[in-house]
Amino acid sequence: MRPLRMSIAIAAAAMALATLAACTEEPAGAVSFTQPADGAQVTSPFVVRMTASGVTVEPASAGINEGRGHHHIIVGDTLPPKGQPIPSNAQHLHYGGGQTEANLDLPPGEHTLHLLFATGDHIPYDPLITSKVKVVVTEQRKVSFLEPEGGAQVTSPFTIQMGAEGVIVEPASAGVNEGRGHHHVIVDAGLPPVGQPIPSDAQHLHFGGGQTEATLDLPPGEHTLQLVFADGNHMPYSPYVTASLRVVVVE
Ligand SMILES: [Cu+2]
Repeated sequence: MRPLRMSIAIAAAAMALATLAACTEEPAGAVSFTQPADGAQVTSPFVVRMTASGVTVEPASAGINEGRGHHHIIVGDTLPPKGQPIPSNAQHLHYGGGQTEANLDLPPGEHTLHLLFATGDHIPYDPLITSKVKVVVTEQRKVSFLEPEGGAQVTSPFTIQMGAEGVIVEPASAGVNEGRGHHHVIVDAGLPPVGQPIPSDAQHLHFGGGQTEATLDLPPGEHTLQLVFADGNHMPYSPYVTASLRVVVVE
């Protein structure tokens, strides 16, 4: 009996050691969200900041390099299968430019965000380099063009209808109030810089009266309109609460 017991004991010890060895295979580095904090309540869209240690963040275009790669955010509780490229869709966001900051836009409710580091071919490291936070989106701020439809052919002048959800439209004269502001339409120009009032010119139209309908008069051709929501000081919300629309003005 004794030798058998001994060999069982030895086998058990060997198994324990093997398990320990498997467990001690450490990830090549670590990643974490520096913003938002775990359990944070946020309004959407919101900024996420991602950091890495022990591994280097580089663009996917740099190729597959040991100890290097880029961030991914998995929205939800389920990580993608191991050993395969991370899918690219609304739940699997790639920061292949080597970004360490991004804007997320999620509906109200609780969301789990996994940060997952992967090589230039988007295959996660093994063991996984990952971390997660839970966030609670209390409100999703949205603006939209209700009229005309995207890609519509219109004759000038034409009417636009501007919608808002999760924010309240009020005149600029009401001052600066959290979650409130007025619409702006940017015509054929990029989004104005953050942290500065939106300029006022032919390409930057303010609806500081709190209007949700306006008439635009644009020359024939294709135009890009961007709706930007800003506070009473004409400072855009950050991250932008914005929508864009392409219209074709026909003669
Ligand atoms: Cu304004």
